[in-house]
Amino acid sequence: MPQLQALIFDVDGTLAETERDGHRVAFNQAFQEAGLSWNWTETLYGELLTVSGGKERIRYFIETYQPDDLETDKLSDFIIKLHQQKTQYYRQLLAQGSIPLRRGVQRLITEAREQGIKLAIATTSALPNALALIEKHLNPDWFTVIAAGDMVENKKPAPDLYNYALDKLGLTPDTCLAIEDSEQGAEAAFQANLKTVVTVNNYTKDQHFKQANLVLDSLGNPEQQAHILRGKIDDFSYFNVNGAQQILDS
Ligand code: XBP
Ligand code: MG
Repeated sequence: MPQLQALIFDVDGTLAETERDGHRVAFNQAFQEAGLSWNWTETLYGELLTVSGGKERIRYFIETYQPDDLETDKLSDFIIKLHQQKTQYYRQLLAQGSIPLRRGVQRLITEAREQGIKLAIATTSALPNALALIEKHLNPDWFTVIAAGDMVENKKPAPDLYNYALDKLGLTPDTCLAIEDSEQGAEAAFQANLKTVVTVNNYTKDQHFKQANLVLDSLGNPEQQAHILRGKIDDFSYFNVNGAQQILDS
């Protein structure tokens, strides 16, 4: 049986609940600054989350809801500038520390480091946005590779980010485990031949996760039990390195 060598974490929704109170708020601030009357409500944002990547999400929104708003030949430049502004606002928000890590994330990362398990990131977010969270609560140096946003051609659910992370880790997928929160993310990991643990959140709790090996409500902690929504682990009360090895062996 292969020994667990690395945990590969998604960022948004997995390490922290960044979408509703982070990215969404920053998008709206950027829209306001640009003089746009667009407002991404919590409900609308849930729909927009089916599109991975901030720039891709803005484009989808314009095409779907504001098709007459902008001239097509200037659209790409406009989206890039808008997204740069959004990134500034998002980084400011994260620096304030108002978005904490999800339950069990700090503990699992500490435990993995103590046991010599490598850590990596595979996120659709732009690199500065991923770093904003990691710099605030963790440490970029702990991660052997941070695969983010435009480093690859195709965003999740394509497997490119996971393949990139595996390549830089120098590891085969049977020795690594992906930790995700969304169906697109679980699909991306599956396409890269990785086993996946999903921790659901409010935006993803009704998704099906056909490709996940274990679905939890959180990673949990010794004093804050997690619940299994699908799958099986022996003697489970929270997710740890031992549980990760069990998933690899299953
Ligand atoms: C989540 C995403 C991102 C963020 C916005 O990615 O799809 O696009 O919503 O970030 P993941 P950017 O769950 O894979 O981390 O604006 O930086 O794209
Ligand atoms: Mg995610």
